Amino acid sequence: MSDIDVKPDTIAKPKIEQPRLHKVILINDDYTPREFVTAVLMMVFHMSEDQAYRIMMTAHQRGACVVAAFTRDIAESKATEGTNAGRQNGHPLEFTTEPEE
Ligand code: NFA
Repeated sequence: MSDIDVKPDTIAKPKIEQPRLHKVILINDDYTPREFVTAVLMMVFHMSEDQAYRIMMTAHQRGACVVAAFTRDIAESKATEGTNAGRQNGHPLEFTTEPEE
């Protein structure tokens, strides 16, 4: 066996890929009661009443509001959970998701 020590010229630097986050977006509508939207935000996103109220009002005034960002699966299941909570109570409440830049 050779005594010559062979080492690579370059050492690979481990690259850690951060998963892309997806935003959950609350869409305004003319029918879902404000208190209902606030309650759904508190329940699904574990927000205080104060935080939930502010996000609800931002969507109400601007048409939509980013609620939070998660990995894709979590974002999609939270959007579905929120939308279904509205549907089960006869409201057209809608949450969508969108990948972050
Ligand atoms: N615009 C609704 C209302 O005035 C409240 C609402 C806010 C609905 C945010 C959906 C999203 N009752």
